[in-house]
Amino acid sequence: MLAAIAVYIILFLTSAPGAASARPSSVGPNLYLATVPAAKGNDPHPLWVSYYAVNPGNANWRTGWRHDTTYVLPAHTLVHVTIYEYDGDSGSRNPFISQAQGVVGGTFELNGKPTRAINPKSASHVFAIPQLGLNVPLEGVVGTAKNQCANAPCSPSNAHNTITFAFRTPGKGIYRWQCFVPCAAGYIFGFGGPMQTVGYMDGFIKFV
Ligand SMILES: [Cu+2]
Repeated sequence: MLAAIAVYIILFLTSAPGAASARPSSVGPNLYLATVPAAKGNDPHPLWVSYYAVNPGNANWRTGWRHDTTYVLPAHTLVHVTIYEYDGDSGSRNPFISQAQGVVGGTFELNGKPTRAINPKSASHVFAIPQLGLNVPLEGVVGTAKNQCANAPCSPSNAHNTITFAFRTPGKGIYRWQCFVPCAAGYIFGFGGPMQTVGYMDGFIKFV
């Protein structure tokens, strides 16, 4: 089993088309991601919550969406991350992860507002790299919001929160990132399915 996992990870990490990269922006390299309440029709698990890599600069927003959770980022660099959060709140049972940790300046921006922590109940997901002590909570879209996105790809006009933060990347290496909010509806304690499958609520970052 371990060997199978190792082979899987190696294949996964070496298959170039399966990785998303940071894009140049006015503030430096920027990784653009999105979280959605459900993947899409042609996905192996169309009903699972998921992260996507997106390209907000793409004139046709639909074609800018890629179902990748492996990222390639420059080592020893200040990297900015932008996450478009389209999912409702699941609520975190652990208030600790509703606080920002390991980000430059100690805060992230929630819709442009510097923020240190959110109400644990309003958390939809977190973006965490445990080995780096990095954790950023993602505020869920309120249940009463109009024009909510049902599944990927979501339109910029769908209800969403925009979360941005920056962190200093470590030296070369492969790190795991993951969500810690029990967001997997329909699974025991919300931690099964997409929470345990690379490609949905977790993945790898290759610092090069
Ligand atoms: Cu999640």
